Amino acid sequence: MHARCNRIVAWVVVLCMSASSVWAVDRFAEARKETYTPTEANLKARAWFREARFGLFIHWGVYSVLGNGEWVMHKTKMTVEEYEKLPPQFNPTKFDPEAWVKLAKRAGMKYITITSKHHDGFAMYDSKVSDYDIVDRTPYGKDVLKMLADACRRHDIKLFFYYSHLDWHHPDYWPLGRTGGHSGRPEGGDWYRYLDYMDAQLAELCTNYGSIAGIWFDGWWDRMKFPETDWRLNKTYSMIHKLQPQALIGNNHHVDPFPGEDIQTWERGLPGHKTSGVEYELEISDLPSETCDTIGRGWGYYAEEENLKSPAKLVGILVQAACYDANLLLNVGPGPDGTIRPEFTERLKKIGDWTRKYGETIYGTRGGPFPVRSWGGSTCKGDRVFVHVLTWEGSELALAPLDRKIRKAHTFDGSEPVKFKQCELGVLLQLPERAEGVIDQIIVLDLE
Ligand code: FHN
Repeated sequence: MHARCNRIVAWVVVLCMSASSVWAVDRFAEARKETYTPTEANLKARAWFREARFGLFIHWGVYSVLGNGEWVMHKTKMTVEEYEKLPPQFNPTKFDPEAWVKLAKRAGMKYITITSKHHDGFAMYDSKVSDYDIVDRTPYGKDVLKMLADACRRHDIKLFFYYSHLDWHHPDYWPLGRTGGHSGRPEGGDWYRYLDYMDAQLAELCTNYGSIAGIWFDGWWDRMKFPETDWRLNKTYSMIHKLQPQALIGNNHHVDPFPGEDIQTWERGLPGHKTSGVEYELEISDLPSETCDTIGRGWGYYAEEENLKSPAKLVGILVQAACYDANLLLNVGPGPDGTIRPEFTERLKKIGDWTRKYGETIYGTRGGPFPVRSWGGSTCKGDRVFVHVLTWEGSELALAPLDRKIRKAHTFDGSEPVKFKQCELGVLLQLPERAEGVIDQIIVLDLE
């Protein structure tokens, strides 16, 4: 009797597991049926993106007036009527796009991704399809994205626009998803009219700001529990790719990539690891990867910052991302006066001190041959492997087998040879004395 029971239990477990995996895969199968062939211009842009390795994420909006992050409308259950009192208080007279772009370059960043419309629905640019925007609703009255785009062009920094599918303000974002339930919007709304509005704004961003590097979507996860939602991604993505053939589309939806996407995003986590908001382990696709992270507590501006990551920690995240063949998009949240807090600018400059000296070990590299481990990992370029020893106490470091022969091993500046042994079981490095304060002990392996 027991044996029969056990067999039944075993079958039930197998059926549940297969059902759950089918549920995870089939929930979005419809959207995955689309086909997408990237253009030459897009493939060239993907190659550039992989080489770029480091970008500046900017979360900036009228929410900064309250100094409580970019989710303040939802967190404090503000209605649309209450939230609309913020734009008239937003007057960032100290906004200096030139300074922002120079700061990004000083850090060693190659591109900027700035919020054009976050979940609050407020456009930080001069939209013609809505007057709920910085030009029409604030005393400042200028198109800050245009000002930033011009500064980026002057300094050879590429510009991506972040755009939120999720909208806590628009009456046609209906039925609601899991957020924005306290906005006080009338029940009912025309979903496809909202999608048309969203496409019209995206067309503005793809038309009025010159050549853009791409669109970084977010907020799709708001309706994750309603897999029948028709987001019309293929229509939106096709429009973007038509208007801006070189533009790269990324979508921070926390599921595996959909056709039409050119970047795979990983939020606050490294590729293949469970990152924030992800329900199940995601596969690392063959798309260029980018992880995004914060310096402090959150993405938007907080009047009181806490838990600021040290420059060493931030360099470590940049290096680990590169070891995973991924970029790092590192975030700042400017204040209501248009400035970036000094604790952030100081850290970006310190990261720049590191990238200026060691940048060649991440820019233009790919993930290295040795698996990423808690001590660090490796990047590679041509016949060179850069072993990044971030945290390691021992004097010997054992690495996985390498399918190419090491000709020479030495410190990054070439001043000191590094003893090594190599066989089919692996590589053993004799690490030199680690100088005080070294963030990343880089050992260079020159291969035959
Ligand atoms: O809800 C947003 C959040 O405000 C921020 O924009 C981050 C950035 O990756 N994305 C969402 C959270 O997953």
